[in-house]
Amino acid sequence: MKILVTGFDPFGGESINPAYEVVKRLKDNIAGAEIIKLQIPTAFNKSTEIIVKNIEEINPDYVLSIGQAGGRFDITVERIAINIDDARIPDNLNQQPIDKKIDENGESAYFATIPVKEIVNSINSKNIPASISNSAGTYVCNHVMYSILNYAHKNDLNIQSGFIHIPFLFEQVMNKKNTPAMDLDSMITAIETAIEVIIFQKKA
Ligand code: PCA
Repeated sequence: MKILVTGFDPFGGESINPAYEVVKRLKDNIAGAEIIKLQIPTAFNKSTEIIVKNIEEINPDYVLSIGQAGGRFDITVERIAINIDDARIPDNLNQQPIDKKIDENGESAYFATIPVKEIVNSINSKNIPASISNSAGTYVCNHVMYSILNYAHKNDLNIQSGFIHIPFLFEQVMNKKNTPAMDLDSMITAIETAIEVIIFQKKA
């Protein structure tokens, strides 16, 4: 089994993004599944272009994308992606789509095709705070989640995918008083736990 795991590069004035910091430290093999790690730019079009190219080359069973949700307290497993780009700030290639459909002919929304509740429960069982999120926002993260689900749906591919948002790292909040953060090791454990849940549901 192959699992493609993506993490974004830094954006919005940050010098690191916990997403790729976590992704690059994941084990290369989890419960017999090959973990393929990919850094993607925080850029609307480029990010999905790179993911689609990698999906075509690798032919993964799963695509799990990780992004930073600065200000959120816990690990949030996204339930749904919506067909809209509405950027609060320009992306890393200076694109700022406003109220723009991701795919004019796509569905309004897609549910994640990974077991979101089981993942949340399993992360919580390790005493790491996690919950379901019912909105991935309208920035590049939602765009990536929607685009992968849409791509698999339209091409009738047997690829399941989903998105997990993670909080800031402690080093990012040194000058942001009263902003939640989490340590890197807990985030790595959380994402590896999510991957284990995905693998075991497939084997079951
Ligand atoms: N978080 C942003 C985009 C890149 C990232 O890590 C988001 O939540 O849309």
